[in-house]
Amino acid sequence: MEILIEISKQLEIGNDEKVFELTKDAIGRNIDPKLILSDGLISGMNVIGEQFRKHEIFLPDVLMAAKAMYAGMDLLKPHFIKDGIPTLGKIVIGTVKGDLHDLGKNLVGIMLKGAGFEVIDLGKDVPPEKFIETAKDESANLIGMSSLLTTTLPVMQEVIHLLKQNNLSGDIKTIIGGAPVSKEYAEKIGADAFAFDASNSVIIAKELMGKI
Ligand code: B1M
Repeated sequence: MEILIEISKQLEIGNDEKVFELTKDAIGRNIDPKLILSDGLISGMNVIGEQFRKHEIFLPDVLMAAKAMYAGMDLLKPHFIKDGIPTLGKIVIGTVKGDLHDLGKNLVGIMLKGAGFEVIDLGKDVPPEKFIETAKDESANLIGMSSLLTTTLPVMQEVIHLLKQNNLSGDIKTIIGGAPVSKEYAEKIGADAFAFDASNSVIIAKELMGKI
């Protein structure tokens, strides 16, 4: 769809105002918000990721693209969140210590909230102890961790280790995700589950609730 291609292109050049306008326009035309997200915003961010990897663009360009992504995401957010009291369970989410990437984690939070979970978002750069303390204090059912950097992946294992140490791994289940994370890695570090994207995290969270 033409407008989604344009959203993607404007995101790539970091034009947040244009992304805002076009996203608003797309919503007004009743285009499925999930499609606006996947074929517009995420599609543009994937191009940015590839260009950054090849050193064709630099950090300030990525930051501008991230700002543009937020301009669109903020408009889409209410369309993913249903009214009413959350009933499915309570999840503490965050991006692990050392990692400042939060776009994906925020999408996961939006989708989980939209599906009826109570979401406590600890933000980014979250130390392992903070995940445990909050989950304990809030009597959460699940902990969701995001990591986009290979260097911060071991922090997820630390959280799982701490859960076990505190005899909480039976009551609190863990979901991990992020670009360098895989099902195999989840199994290796003893996480209860891996989710490959925000929509999948809803399916996985529901499955895990059935195991508690
Ligand atoms: Co950075 N960055 N970045 N970056 N960045 C990556 C991740 C990188 C792959 C780029 C590249 O080289 N191609 C690379 C990591 C390499 C590696 O370790 N494997 C990288 C690097 C190197 C860095 C810096 C070190 C660069 C530097 O300083 N020299 C630096 C690190 C800073 C830090 O964290 N300490 C850095 C900084 C940044 C910005 C701040 C500029 C910005 C982040 C802005 C922000 O988030 N507020 C940024 C961005 C935007 C990216 C890319 C381009 C895009 C990430 C993104 O937001 N994607 C990224 C390239 C890429 O991933 N291809 C890159 C869109 C988002 C919707 O997708 O986050 O993957 P994603 O989330 C997905 C799934 O992964 C999943 O669901 C989401 C979609 O539905 N998911 C979960 C995520 N978390 C989940 C949790 C779950 C379940 C699913 O359960 C709990």
